[in-house]
Parts: sequence; C-alpha cells; structure tokens
Amino acid sequence: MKKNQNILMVIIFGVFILVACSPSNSPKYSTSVDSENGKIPTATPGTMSSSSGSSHMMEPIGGESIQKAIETNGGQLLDYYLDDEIKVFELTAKPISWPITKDISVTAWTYNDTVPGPMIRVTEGDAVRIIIKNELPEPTTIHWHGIAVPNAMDGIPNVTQKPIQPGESFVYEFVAKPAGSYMYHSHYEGDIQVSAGLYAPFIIDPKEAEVPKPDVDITLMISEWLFKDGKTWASMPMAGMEPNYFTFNGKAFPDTEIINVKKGQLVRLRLMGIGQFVHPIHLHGVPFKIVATDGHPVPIDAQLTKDTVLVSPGERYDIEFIAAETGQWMLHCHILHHTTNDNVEPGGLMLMINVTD
Ligand SMILES: [Cu+2]
Repeated sequence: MKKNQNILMVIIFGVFILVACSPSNSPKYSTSVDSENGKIPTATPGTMSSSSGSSHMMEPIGGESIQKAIETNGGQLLDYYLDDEIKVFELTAKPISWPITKDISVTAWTYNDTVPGPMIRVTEGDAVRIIIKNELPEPTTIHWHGIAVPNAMDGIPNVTQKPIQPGESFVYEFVAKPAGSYMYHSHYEGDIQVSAGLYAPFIIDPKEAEVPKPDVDITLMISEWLFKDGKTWASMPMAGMEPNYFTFNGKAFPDTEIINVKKGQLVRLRLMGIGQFVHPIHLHGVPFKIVATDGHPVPIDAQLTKDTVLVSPGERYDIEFIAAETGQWMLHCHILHHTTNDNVEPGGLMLMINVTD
C-alpha cells in the first residue's frame, strides 16, 4: 500500500513539473497559432468585434507615416460649434508619436493628436453631437463611460453599432447627463486601443452653480505604457506585457504638469483610472475629502477624509482639499514601482502641487 502511494506521488510530482516548466507565454485559453507568421493570437475579454471570431494579433502599436505631436499637453478643452441648440464636437482618431517624457516618445493612438484626447465639457442637459473620423489602421468605436446615453449610442461594436472602419465616420448624439466626472474611450479591442491612448475626459457641469466652487479644478487620467526597443506595446496584466512607464495625463515625472495653487485655495482633483492597473494615489501635506465617486456627489456627512485613495480601472474619484501650507507638495502613486521610468526612480506617477503665498 505504501509503495503504491509513493508511485502515485512520483507520478503527480512529474505531472506538476511538466506543467510548471511549459512555456510561460502559452495562452491559457483555447486558440491556434497563425501558421503563416507564427504569431500567437490573444483572446480579448469583452470584445465582440474581431472579424476572425474572438482573437487578435499581439503586435506593437503601429500605423503609417506617424507624425510627431505638435500639441504636447493632453486633455485640453475641445471647442464646439452650434447646430441649432446642439453642441457639435469633432474628433479624429489617429496614430501620433507622443512624448511621455522629454526623452521618450511612444506610438499612441489618439483623439485629435493628444493623450489624453481633448476634454469635452458641457452643462447638464446640453444636447451634444460628437462626430468621430477614424484614421486608425483598425476599426474603432467610442463608449461614453458613466454617461446615461441611449443604448444605440453606447459604442459596443457589433452589439449597439457596427465598428467604425478605417476612413469612416460615425455620429454620436445624446443629452449630457447626469452632472459629474466621466470619460470617453475606445470600446473596440479596448485592451489594446485604450492602452494605446484612445481615452479622454468628459465633464458635465451641474446646471446650478457649485457652492463653494473650487479655485483650481484639475483632471488627472492615470494609465500605463510598455515601451521597449523603440516600440510601443499595449501594456496589460499579462506575463511579458507589464508596463514600464506610468502616466498622469499622458506624462511621466519629471514631465508631469505642475499644479500651481495659492495658499488657502480650494483644490479639486478629478482622478480617473483609465489603464488596466490599480493605483493608490497619495497626497502629501493635507488630507482630502472624497466629494464624488464615479461622477456622483457624495453627501457631505458620508464624505471620507483620506490621504490615499485607490483608483481602480474605470473609477473616478473627485477629491478636494484646502491648500493650507506653502511648499512643493507631492501627489504620487503609492505602489512605489509606479514612480519609476523603466525601473529608474524618480518617474512615473508623481507630480508637484506648488502652493505659494
Ligand atoms: Cu500606481
């Protein structure tokens, strides 16, 4: 009996070693290797868009004749024109060479040539029309993350609309509601396209003026990049695809923006998680209150006082604080590897709040 048990143990151990030693980049799901070029397709959770079924090729972020970015600050306010009462915004999705630091430019897929794309900012109840032209080498769609749009405007490929093919345009139209901090982003092969930069802030201001109104109101979109050997890859929580750069509004420290504040001013930061990793964002100097979660106001009695808030993918936290003391106060991610650039500190998710008299 003992001998049989020992033989069984040896067999189990042998199977374990075989499994453990198999190549770590083997897909964990049923798929096939493209025999023509030997590349391994990857499954894309939540994507119902690929013409070949449920897989797409894992290749560097690319495109033809990619230009250098002219505007190097992302998330800037987007102008509109009026068609009767409708505010009309125009977007073009296209690849661009985007500087995340002075020395490192990634190949990004952008709305209107910046990362993040331009901020759409309207008032609750406004009728908006967004015309998107696709100049990417792949199809795309836009999802209005958190906004109460009609189903046909929700941007889900092959469910609520056909994918927008390269060279085609699509028109989204809805009434902007409710008030709050939202985002728009690609919903076509999102693990690649959003990681490549197809995201932007969408702010809906309340009809009634806010009291007190913040003196400084800054939106910070948090994401990650994988840049190696001069190529950009969509970073994701998958072996070999982990990011080596981390950005606030498309910039890694020391090239993140400096937030200038006068002592005593009320500061609102709208933190938005748009990448595929979590980030505990920590403020030095003073605690803050969480005044809105995912765009929705938190009643005053329920507002937590914190100095660190975990921002997960898809979440938004509006935090507010009074800049009580002068100085250079740091805001940074407290997963400390995320404050490096390609493993070198300081970098990544750090920025300075410069409080002066
Ligand atoms: Cu982080």
